[in-house]
Amino acid sequence: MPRALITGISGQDGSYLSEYLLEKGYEVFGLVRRNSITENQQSRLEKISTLITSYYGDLADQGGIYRILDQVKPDEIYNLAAQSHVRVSFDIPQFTAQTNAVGVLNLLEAARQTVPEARFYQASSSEMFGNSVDEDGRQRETTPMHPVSPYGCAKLFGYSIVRNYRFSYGMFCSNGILFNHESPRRASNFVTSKIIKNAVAIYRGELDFLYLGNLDSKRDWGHAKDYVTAMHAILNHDTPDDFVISTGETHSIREFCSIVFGNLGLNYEDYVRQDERFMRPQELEYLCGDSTKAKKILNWSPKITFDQLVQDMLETYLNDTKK
Ligand code: G4F
Repeated sequence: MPRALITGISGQDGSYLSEYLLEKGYEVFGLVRRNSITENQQSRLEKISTLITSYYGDLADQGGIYRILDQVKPDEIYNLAAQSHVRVSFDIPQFTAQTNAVGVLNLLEAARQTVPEARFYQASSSEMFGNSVDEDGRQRETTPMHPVSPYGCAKLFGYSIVRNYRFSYGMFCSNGILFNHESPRRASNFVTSKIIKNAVAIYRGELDFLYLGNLDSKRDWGHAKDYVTAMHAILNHDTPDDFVISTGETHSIREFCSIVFGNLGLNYEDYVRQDERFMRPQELEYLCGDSTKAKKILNWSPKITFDQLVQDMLETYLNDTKK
């Protein structure tokens, strides 16, 4: 049985990836950061809690990471742990850098010392591109990276040090440059979940208005369930490499609001208000990825459409609030 260690296992991607790897016959181990509300720690892992082994850990706690790697001896390491909120990274930039940049190095160095043959996946992000776009309106592996947030800057260090370990030490270290990916498991302070959760509350008469930040930025949104299959494909390719994972379709936040409220028979303009609190000091305006390389080399392409993603999230919130 191959053994996989997933940092950030309790997050949206960690939970879907665990399910996917269990189906494939892996033994799954995970790192969970301690949180004061016990129920919040593993709520996304409820269905599979007896099938996985989890350890408390933090990428900043080097001793713990060495101990866990040495004990688990994984064949594959998926580094999904991060301070994952871009807006919040402006409030806690140093913590974000410690986790999303130095944390990657801590894990890589521990892997080099304990399990140098293990394959290492790094959750890199389209936020690393900042406002850099190729002439055809796409971002791809060769597009220059000019991040515009502490989150993006830290992720760029993570991406670079992973490549550095690949070329310096011959380790199997790969980056997935994932564009935005959502699901019913997305935390409600990311824009898709926030819009859907609050639109449903408005529809039910429980709320009057939805307060958002920039409505004009555009994102390339896929389904997290599809994207975790790409992570596995990246680590199981013959050679380590870096891949953009995206849908190639882009929508503005305004459009997302219009679709969600429209599905509920409402006009978003009657309910959505802009609020300075949710604006960012610097904004990444536009994302639209080109995953041609992943399609050609890994035979990966997204299966779930944008409309199916919205329906999946909307139905989950409608059902949840009925309970
Ligand atoms: O949903 P978001 O917070 O996602 P963002 O910033 O694009 O980051 C996500 O995708 C990255 C990949 O590119 C990941 F690396 C990262 O970890 C995360 O998963 O915001 C999307 C857009 C932004 O332009 C934001 O300014 O929505 C805009 N927005 C407008 N009002 C809002 C809001 N975002 C949030 N979170 N909350 C609002 O009220």
